[in-house]
Amino acid sequence: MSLKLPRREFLKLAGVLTGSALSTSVNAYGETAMSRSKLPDHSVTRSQPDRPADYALHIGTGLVEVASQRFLSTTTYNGQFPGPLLRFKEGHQIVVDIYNNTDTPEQLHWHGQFLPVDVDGAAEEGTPYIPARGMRREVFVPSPAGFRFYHTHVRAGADLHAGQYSGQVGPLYIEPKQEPGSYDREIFLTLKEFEPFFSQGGDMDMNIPTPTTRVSALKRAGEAAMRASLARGMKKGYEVGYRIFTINGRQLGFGEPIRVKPGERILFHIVNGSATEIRSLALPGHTFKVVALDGNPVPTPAEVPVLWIGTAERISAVVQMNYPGVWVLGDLDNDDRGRGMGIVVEYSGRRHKPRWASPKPFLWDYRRFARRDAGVPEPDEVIDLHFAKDNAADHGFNRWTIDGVAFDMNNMRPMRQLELGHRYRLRMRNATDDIHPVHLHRHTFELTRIAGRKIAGVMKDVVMLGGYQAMDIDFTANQPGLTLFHCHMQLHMDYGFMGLFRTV
Ligand SMILES: [Cu+2]
Repeated sequence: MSLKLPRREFLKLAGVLTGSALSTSVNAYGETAMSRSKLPDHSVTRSQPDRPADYALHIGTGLVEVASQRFLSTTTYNGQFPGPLLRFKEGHQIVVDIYNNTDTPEQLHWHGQFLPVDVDGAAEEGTPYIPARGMRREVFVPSPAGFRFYHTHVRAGADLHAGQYSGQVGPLYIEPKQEPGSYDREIFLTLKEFEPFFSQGGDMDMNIPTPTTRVSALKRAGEAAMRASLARGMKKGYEVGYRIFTINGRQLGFGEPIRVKPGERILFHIVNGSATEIRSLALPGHTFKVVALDGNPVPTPAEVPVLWIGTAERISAVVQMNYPGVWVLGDLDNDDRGRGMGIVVEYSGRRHKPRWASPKPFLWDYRRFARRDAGVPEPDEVIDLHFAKDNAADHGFNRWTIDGVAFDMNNMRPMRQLELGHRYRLRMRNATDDIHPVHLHRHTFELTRIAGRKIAGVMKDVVMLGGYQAMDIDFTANQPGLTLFHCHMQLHMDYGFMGLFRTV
């Protein structure tokens, strides 16, 4: 299909596709007027009871063919992985019906959007669950424009079939009111692992982002805590590994390659849909011109040979196709790429085995994309947040704390009250050796200091905080109600790494 289709045509087509998915899967799942009558009585539903939905999403078991004749069974949206690409229009109200065809209540989080708590999709903020075997209608005005995504937001704990260990991830694009669009076509890539397992292997070997300066006091504290735990005879806490790695639900080499022509400019929208992993990507002989991070245009688009994408981060990057051949666009990690984390890029007229070549060592640095002057407004208040790990403290799982407190799902007490309209600086200090992709719901924040260095103009909703590092992020509390702040690694957020702000 030509991707030069005007946007309006795209939307119509998408509407038709989801419309047909709605009627067929309603029948296939046996959903009838019955399930509609079980609807919880939300005011959003009452306000527009007869309006047909623009989109319908069905949460249920689906099969994912990750390799030829190798089918995985997992919970998906609309029976497919990734979930359907949703294209919303900034500022245009949208109606989405979410059917839950499973036996457990679900949450669907509209990641990266500025939405009220009743639709944001986090029980901790007060979003009602999509009941088991029931449905929920959500009506909202999408914003801000750019590359977002949607995913489940329930606790998985020790259940590796639940939460984001499942296939509940889908890309979402909010069309801006006007778009510059200096590219020939867009391609969406969702990175995701399957078949997770627990191990007590200990440390994952992870680099830290640049600048690599660590804070020695944080390192001393983290190492002392770990030594004390091991001295008490504790094993290391569980970590998650995976057997299968995919891009768009397919292992490297399976399915159609990305077919390109010399000279073409392709805009890749890449989302790391992993439950716990940080990913890297390279395409031999090519560079990525990063134009947006987490869907937000960067002040200084810059070319890099390698992308580094934390859990739930997104990167939009233009690749000029000027090195004909058949290549592997893949993860730098040989094991993960060998287990499927890659996709073939094939130039027209070229037919040979896909080639991979490891790029030269490259350090990821958010400052590369920043505004050149590093001035940012002073915040009304600085909030210190100290992150720590209590090794294996919760039934063998690491317990994670913010200022000494592990989030308690039973009382869900907010950690701080914020004043509407005030600008806050979160001064995050990581007294653990792990990278944490921290996420703030319902807001965009600005990176203002990384490991002691100033930075300005990079707007994100997830950021990788390196082990034993410190980082400042600034945001204006402009969303009334509860806002969830958490590490986006399922294993960390499930075991305490969450906190709530209440904005009044
Ligand atoms: Cu974490």
